[in-house]
Amino acid sequence: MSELEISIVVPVLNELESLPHLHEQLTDVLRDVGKSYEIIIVDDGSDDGSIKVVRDIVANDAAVVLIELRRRFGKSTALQAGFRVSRGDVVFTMDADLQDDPKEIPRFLEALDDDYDLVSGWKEDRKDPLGKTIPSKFFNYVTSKMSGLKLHDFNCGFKAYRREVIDDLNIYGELYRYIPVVVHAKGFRVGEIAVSHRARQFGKSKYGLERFIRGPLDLFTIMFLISFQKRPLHLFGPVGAVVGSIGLMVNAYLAVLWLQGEVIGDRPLLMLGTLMIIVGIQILVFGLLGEMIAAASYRPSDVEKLIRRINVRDEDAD
Ligand SMILES: Nc1nc2c(ncn2[C@@H]2O[C@H](COP(=O)(O)OP(=O)(O)O)[C@@H](O)[C@H]2O)c(=O)[nH]1
Ligand SMILES: [Mg+2]
Repeated sequence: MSELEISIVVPVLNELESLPHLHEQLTDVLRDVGKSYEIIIVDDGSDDGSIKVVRDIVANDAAVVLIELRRRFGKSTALQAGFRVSRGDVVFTMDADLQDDPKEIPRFLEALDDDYDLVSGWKEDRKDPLGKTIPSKFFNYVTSKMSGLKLHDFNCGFKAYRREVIDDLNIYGELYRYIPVVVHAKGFRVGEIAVSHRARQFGKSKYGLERFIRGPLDLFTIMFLISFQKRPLHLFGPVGAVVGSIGLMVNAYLAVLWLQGEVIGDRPLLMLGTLMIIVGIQILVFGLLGEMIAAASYRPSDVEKLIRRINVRDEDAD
């Protein structure tokens, strides 16, 4: 398949009225930018006729690609499907609801040129109800503190990625909220630009309060994977050692009493000490099993993804 300069991936769930405007606004901006492009609309089982609208657009514009998923799989899957199909050197994601302004695209491209691998939008002046913006501030604060990545807005749908980042990304479940965290952990440089944000004109928001319950669990999973996936014994080892050692000390104390002639067979403490030794050993063994899985899944070529650039002397230069 031929190479393109820009891919725009747009996840869609029931955005009937917005789609023709989005297509028009995007096309205007992208023609001005003057690079080769494709617009990939990923429909996630919309039932409001969005598909029909996009099919009509596809019939008249060779730059538009429509991906129809078999059923509704959620935003992460929609994005990942768009990423796999995309061909651009730079891949954008943006919302379909016209809240993101395509006019920001040139500014994203500039920021990528400043040597970022992922540039994330920051809805500095966010046009959404307070019930959404206040919890979101808290979410961003916690995510920033836990991940060590200083962004104001992790979950903005408007982002630009270099191809290397896209090729190395696997987004599933509800991980789309933490893409910058995952990308940063892989060693890519993640930047941020403030973008203009518009109020929703058509349709309604797809998210309610449930996102604030699931969100923290996902962050926990991610931080766990980032920190311990490659060295599980570092997590399980100390816990197992502490639990097992306490058990050993308890039983050593009982052994001393036994040597002094005391009866210890009926003491609850004996049960506790023995239990802690067994559980401690089991936790250690979990860590070792984890190490075996990590060792088996590591490929020598994995390290290539960690190389930013290889500099060699240019023989033609002299
Ligand atoms: N493919 C897909 N797109 C979704 C889903 N949920 C939301 N979207 C799209 O993601 C974008 C942002 O959703 P929106 O409801 O506006 O979120 P908000 O701006 O945070 O309120 C819109 O383009 C939606 O159509 C989903 O489950 N699947
Ligand atoms: Mg929106």
